Amino acid sequence: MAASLTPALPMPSDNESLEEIESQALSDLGAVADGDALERWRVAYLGRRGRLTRVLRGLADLPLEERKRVGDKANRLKQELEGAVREKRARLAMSATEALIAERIDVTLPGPPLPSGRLHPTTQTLRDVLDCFVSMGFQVVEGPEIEWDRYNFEALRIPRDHPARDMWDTLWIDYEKDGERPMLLRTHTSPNQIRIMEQTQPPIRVVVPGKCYRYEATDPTHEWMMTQVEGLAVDEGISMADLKGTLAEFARRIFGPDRKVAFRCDYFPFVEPGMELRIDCFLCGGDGCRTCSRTGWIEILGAGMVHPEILEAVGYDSERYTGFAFGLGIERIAMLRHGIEDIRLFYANDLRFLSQF
Ligand code: FA5
Repeated sequence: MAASLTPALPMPSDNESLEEIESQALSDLGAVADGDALERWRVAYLGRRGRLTRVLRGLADLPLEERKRVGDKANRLKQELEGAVREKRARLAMSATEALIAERIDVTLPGPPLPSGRLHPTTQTLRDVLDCFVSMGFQVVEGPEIEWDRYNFEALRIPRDHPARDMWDTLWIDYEKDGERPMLLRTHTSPNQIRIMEQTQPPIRVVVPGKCYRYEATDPTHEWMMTQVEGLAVDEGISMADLKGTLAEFARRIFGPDRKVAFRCDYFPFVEPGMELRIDCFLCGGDGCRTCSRTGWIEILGAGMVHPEILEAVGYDSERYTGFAFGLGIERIAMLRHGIEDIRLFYANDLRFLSQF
């Protein structure tokens, strides 16, 4: 269109050229779609150096008769084009208004919904587990994720060179003191048993949630980072029956009455006797599959009666006080509750997985 608005000048004496101007002006005008293009059109035909204006200016050079004839025609054309501009301008304004109306903007409508965040599935399960123990009279406390060797191992009857250290592949902090590395990312929440007993006197009923870290090869039920909840109860007359009753009630509340629960002997240096709690595998119903390592069961916690030597080491009279402790894995519980086959999905940060919960 811009090219057609800079045409060769018509000769003023040439009647045909006025008709050409008229037909081209009207056809160009038909293609004008907005105010800017209309202004360019007006300048091209009716502006000071416009195509028609130059014809009108050239009239003076014509013989009188010719000047009158061409002048009449050119003036009529000028009026026609001016009228056409006005009409076009009005039409453009109208269609802009119509476009606005057609959009039907309803300012009272709510804006587009923003995607809402949600709690991570392990956080949801952690909160449910803590609620459960709080309702049974336990108090929630927290401890450090970077821990001393003393709390993570030594005070729990796992001295250096004790084979039980092999149960926890450890991520040591790169900090040396006296030629040794005494700090680590805690491998379990059990160090808090010692921290709490050192600071408090019985009766004690606490649960300690937190992240734990192990240098281990991952598989469907093992991650290098996982969430544990430690439980500790110390009082006069606490027995294994209290431990089993507490854990059975916990399992019933979290998994419902239909899941099978099994207690089995296990070894942890800081409890005597020690045991583990297992739930029948949600996937194979106990037949054995990849997720339960073909055992039919998924272990969710280790537990036992606090070792009397540990009670004595923190200054408690082990003749008077007894206690139980347990440490459960939140991701394993979330897997059982939601039927998640692979623990590695929790921290793979795939929103297709996470947004299902
Ligand atoms: C312990 O960590 C002991 N501190 C538990 C304990 C506490 C025993 C108090 C006695 C008294 P274990 O390594 O078995 O034990 O871990 C406890 C639970 O944490 C397991 O049952 C499991 O649910 C979870 N868990 C352990 N390792 C992993 C892992 N790599 N990935 C995911 N969950 C794990």
